[in-house]
Amino acid sequence: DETTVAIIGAGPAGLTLANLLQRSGVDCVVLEARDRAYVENRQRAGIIDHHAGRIFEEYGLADRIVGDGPVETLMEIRTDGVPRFLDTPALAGGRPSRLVPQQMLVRRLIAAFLDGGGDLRFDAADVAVHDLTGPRPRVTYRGGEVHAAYLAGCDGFHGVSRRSIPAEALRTYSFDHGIGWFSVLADAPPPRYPLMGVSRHGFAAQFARGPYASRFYLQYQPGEDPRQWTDEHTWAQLRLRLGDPDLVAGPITGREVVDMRSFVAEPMDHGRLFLVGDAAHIITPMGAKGMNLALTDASVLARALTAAVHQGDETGLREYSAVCLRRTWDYQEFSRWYAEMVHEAGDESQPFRRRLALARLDRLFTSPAAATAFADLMAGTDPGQPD
Ligand code: RFL
Repeated sequence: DETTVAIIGAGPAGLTLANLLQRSGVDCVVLEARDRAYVENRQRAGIIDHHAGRIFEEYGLADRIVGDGPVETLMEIRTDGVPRFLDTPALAGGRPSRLVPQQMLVRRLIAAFLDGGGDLRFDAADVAVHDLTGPRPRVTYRGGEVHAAYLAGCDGFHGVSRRSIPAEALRTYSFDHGIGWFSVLADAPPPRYPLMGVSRHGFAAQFARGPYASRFYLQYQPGEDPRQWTDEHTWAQLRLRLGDPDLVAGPITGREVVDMRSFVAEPMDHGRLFLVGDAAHIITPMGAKGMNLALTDASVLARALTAAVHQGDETGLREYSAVCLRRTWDYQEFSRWYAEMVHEAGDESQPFRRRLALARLDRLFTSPAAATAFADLMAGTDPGQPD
C-alpha cells in the first residue's frame, strides 16, 4: 500500500493527527496494535485545556470532538480540610478548559475519521518501521506493508517508534519524582470542582470523569503496596485527606499505581519519522498536561506536514522538534513545581520544606500575579519562539 503519512498508534496523538490531516487533504493510514473496543475503553486523562481545545476549533471539529464537555470553572485546594478556590479560567483571561474523558475523545476521533473515509487498521501486530532516513520509509505489520513519505510515531511510551531510532541519535532524560501515587476510578459522584487535598496524612485528589464517576489519586509511602489496600481503607484515607467525613463512596472500577516519572527524548524526529505525544515524552498527571501535549504535538506536526505536502515547504518539519520541546519542558517544569508544592505542603517529616511549600501555596491565593501565572499554565501556553 501507498500513502503520504503512515501513523503508528491510535491514541489521542495519532487520532488527532489523522483527523487534522484528513481535514487538510493529506492522505494517511493509521495502524493500531489493539482492537477498537480496547482503545475505546482505555480511561486515563480527562481535561482538554483551552489551548489544546482551540486546535479542534481551528479545524471545524470542536462541536464534534469537545462540544458538550462541561467547562471548568473553579478549582479547589483544600489544606487540612480548609477549602480555598481559584477561578483559573477567569484568571487566565477567560480561557476555560473542558472536561472530556480520554475514552470519549478517542471514540469521537475514531468516529469522525471513519466518517470522513479514513483508513484505520486495528489489530496491526508486529509493527516495524524501516528506512527512516531514506526517501521512502515504510511500515510493516503482520500481513501488510505501507510505504509512505513520512512516518508519525504516535504509539505511546512503550511503542516501537522511539525504540527504532538509534540510541546515539537521541538524548533522553528520565526523572523519578520520588512520589508514589495510587489511582482509583469509582462510580462515585464527582466533586463539584476539581479537588486537591493537601494534608499531613498524604496528598489526595478527586476529579470528575463524566457525570457519575470520579478518579481519585492518593499518595502512598515508600514500601507500601496500595494494591493491597482494602476498599474500606481507601475510602477512609480519602475522607481523612480530603477532610470530608461525608464523602460518598461507590464501586471501585479501576485501581492502578501511577508512575510519577518524567521522560523526554530529544530530538523528536529522526529522518522521516516524527515522534508525537507519549512516544516522545511522559509527564506526571499533576497539572493534567500529558494528553494536551499529545494534542498540541499532533497539531504542530499536522500543520508542518500539510505545508510540506501541499507547498513543498519543509520548514515546519525542520522546526517540529524544537517547537514541541519548548512546550514539553515548560509543562514538565509546571508539573514538577505543582507536584512538589502539594506533596511537600503536607509532609511533616521535612518541616523547612513544608513551610516553603505552604508559602508557595498561599501565594496563589494572596498574589494576583502568582495566581495569573498559574492559571496561564492551566489554560495551556504557546511558549513562543526563542530569539
Ligand atoms: P497513548 O494514549 O499511549 O496511545 C498510543 C497508542 O499506540 C498503540 N500502540 C501501538 N500501535 C501499533 N504498534 C505498536 N507497536 C504500538 N504500541 C502501542 C497503543 O495501543 C495506543 O492506542 O499515547 P498518546 O496518543 O501519545 O496519548 C498520550 C496520553 O494518552 C497520555 O499522555 C495521558 O493518558 C496521560 N495521562 C493524563 N494526561 C492528562 O493530560 N491528564 C490526566 O489527568 C492524565 N491522567 C494519564 C492519566 C495516564 C495514565 N496512565 C495509565 C499512563 C492517568 C493515568 C492513569
